[in-house]
Formats: sequence, C-alpha cells, structure tokens
Amino acid sequence: MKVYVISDSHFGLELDDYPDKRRRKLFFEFLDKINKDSDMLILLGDIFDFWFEYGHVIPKIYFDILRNLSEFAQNHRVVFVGGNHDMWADGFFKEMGIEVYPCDFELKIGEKRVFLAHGDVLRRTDLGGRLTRLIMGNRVSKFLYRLIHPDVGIAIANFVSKRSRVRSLRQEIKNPVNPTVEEILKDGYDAVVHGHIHYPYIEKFNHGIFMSTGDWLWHFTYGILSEEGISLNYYLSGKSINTEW
Ligand SMILES: [Mn+2]
Repeated sequence: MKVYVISDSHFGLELDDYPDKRRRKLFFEFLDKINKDSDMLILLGDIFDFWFEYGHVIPKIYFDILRNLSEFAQNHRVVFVGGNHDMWADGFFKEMGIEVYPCDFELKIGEKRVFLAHGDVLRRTDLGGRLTRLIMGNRVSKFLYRLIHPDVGIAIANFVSKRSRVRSLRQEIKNPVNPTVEEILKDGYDAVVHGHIHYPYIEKFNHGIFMSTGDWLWHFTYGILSEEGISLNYYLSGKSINTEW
C-alpha cells in the first residue's frame, strides 16, 4: 500500500516567489505523477487558504483544484483532514467522493498505526488551537458567517489572511517536535504525521516515527507511507529521506 500525504498548500494565498498559479500547476503535475502508483491520498489540512461551506455556493477561485481533486477521487481513496484554514470543509467534499475528518485520522498500514492530524490541535488538551476551533467551528459562527454575502465574506477572510499570516507562515522553527508527538507515540501509535508548521522534518524515535509534511508553498514536500516505512520527499529536487519502521 502506498499512501501519499500533502499539506499546507494554502491555495488562494498569493506569494511573490511562488505565485498561486505556479503552485497549483505543480500540484496538478504531482497528482498526475502519483496517479498510477498511489492507493490513497491524504490532504492534511490548509490545502485552501480559506474554505467556507455555503449552502449553495462554492468559491470559484478553487474551481480548477476541485475539478482535479474530484477527478483523482474517482479512482483513489482521498481523505481530507481539516486544517485551521479549512476546518469548515464538509459536505461538498463528500459529494466529490472525498472522506472528511475535521481534526485527525488514524491510518492502519499492515500492523502499523499512524496518527495523522493537521497539527494546530494534536490533542484535546492543546488549548490555543482548540479555542480557535471552538469559536470558528461551532454551529452558531457557521450560521452567522453564512448570512454574509460570499463576495463580502471571502473578501474579509482574504484581508485577515494577508495581514496576519504571510509573516507567521515563514517563521524559523527551533524545535519541530511538539511534546505531544512523543506522548502519542508512547500511547501505542507507530507514527505521527502532521503539517501546519511548514517545516519538512522526519525523525525516528524509540517509540516510532515523526514526520512533519512541510508545505506546498516554498518546500514542495510530501510524505509517502507504506509497509516499509515513511519517506519525506522533495518534489522539485527529487530528494527523499527514507525511514524504515
Ligand atoms: Mn495550519
């Protein structure tokens, strides 16, 4: 079994060095490339810089991505795990044949158990991330936001995103291993995989493997999970770091 994992493409976010259009093109090429040998694709959050599920409207700026993903989902199992930018993904993805998990997802490969989450909330005890999700993710907020005209709502979201995020997306990461990762590994998982920190990283501990998927903004990295182990791969250079179980 070969499972591909990708996160943090933040489609819709414009960058000077890697414009949205170019990142999308690379993503579609990537889907093409893995089409034949992938059994499953896991989208590990923040694929969209902003996604909101309206009753009757889908944001047209994502049309090409949705078209490509829905085509891919015809022949592959596709799992979408919500990130802090796209936790509202829901019914429309299911209509495309994509499985949706708002927070985390457990994958079994042979005997191995892998815990996958976007990374802003790894455990229910992660208060900061959880608070954001509680406020943003509850029914009342969704209902109220839905009342705003989509043109206005999306403009507001873009404004907030540009102001606060471009800077924080590129932070230096001093220690990519969240203490919760080791707790989860000690709880009997063989691996923890998350995104969110935009820093590609893989390490094998006594209890299991940790991988941070990096991003599809500057690093263009993705993971492959299989019966042999886990690898972290750089799409542009072709470099890959393999870790056996
Ligand atoms: Mn994130």
